[in-house]
Amino acid sequence: MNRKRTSLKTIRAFLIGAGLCLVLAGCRQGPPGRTIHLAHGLDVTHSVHLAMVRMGEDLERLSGGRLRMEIFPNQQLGSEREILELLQIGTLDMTKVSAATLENFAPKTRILGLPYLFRDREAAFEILDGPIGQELLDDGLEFWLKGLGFYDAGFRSFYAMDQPITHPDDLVGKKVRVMESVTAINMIRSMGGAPTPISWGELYTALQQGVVDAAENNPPSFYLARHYEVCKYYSLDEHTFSPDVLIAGTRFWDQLNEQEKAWIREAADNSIAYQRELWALAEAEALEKVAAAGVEISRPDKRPFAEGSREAYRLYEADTTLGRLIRQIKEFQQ
Ligand code: GTR
Repeated sequence: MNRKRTSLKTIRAFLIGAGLCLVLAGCRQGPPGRTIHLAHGLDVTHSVHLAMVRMGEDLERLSGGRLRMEIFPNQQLGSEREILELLQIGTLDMTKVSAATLENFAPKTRILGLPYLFRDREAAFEILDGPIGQELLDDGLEFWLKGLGFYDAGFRSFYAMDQPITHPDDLVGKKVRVMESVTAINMIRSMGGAPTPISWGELYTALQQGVVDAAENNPPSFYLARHYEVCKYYSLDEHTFSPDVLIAGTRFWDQLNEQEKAWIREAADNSIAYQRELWALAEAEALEKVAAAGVEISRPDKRPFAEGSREAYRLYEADTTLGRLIRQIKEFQQ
């Protein structure tokens, strides 16, 4: 069954690739200039998508129409992992994925999935916008992925179908959906739950059919993906601050001239600043909406969750590079 699934996925990736080639070929006959193709997995009302639309407008303005952007949202072109593969082979130009997906391609970014790594949002962005963040963005380069910056994806918290998760003990015996990330798997295991990797697009059905008992995400994703229709308990334990990462494929990037790169960098920086402004509002609105829909929101003590995730830290502290990055991040926040 797995083999059948894998070959279906391969056929799908091939068809997407072939379809995109036709799109790109079509664009070559269009107006002069370049159309940048960007795909992501989020809804069109999500702050990240809105900020990408702004990036496209900025690019057109800055370049006098020489650069345009076409955005494919909602996993139209595949899961985050599949999209990164399209970037690597040069069929697609840009994307944004969760740092948790990127860690499969850029190993240093694994540390971003560690629970309670950052003191708060401000400290997180000081670190991500500084030299440590740059080191993480550059880690994908040898794997044909160029990180351009970090969007705000807030803090992730647990939501469940039949009982609130207010202590790691509540995870025992529960199948918890995680992103396709070893760090997330280690974290849930370390806290006592049974981690089950499932792609974002398949999660609603998985929850509905009871394939998993619980999942975790930030308020806007919980709300916009309508998971609150199935999960009526949301516990704001805020275990990870796993940012979304804006990425260009190096096969695309390396074809650009210096001026085009500068336009993209400027439009990307503006887009990131704009999205971070939208985020706080989106979070508040999402919490209000899910509460109105009958979700019970709790704010559990975070300490037992932090204590429960020590094993996940130990695994990475033993690695020279990851251990150094963890120490640097801790020192920065002292
Ligand atoms: C969201 C994130 C997505 C996706 C999703 C997930 O918060 O923005 O990129 O990774 O989480 O849980 O898969």
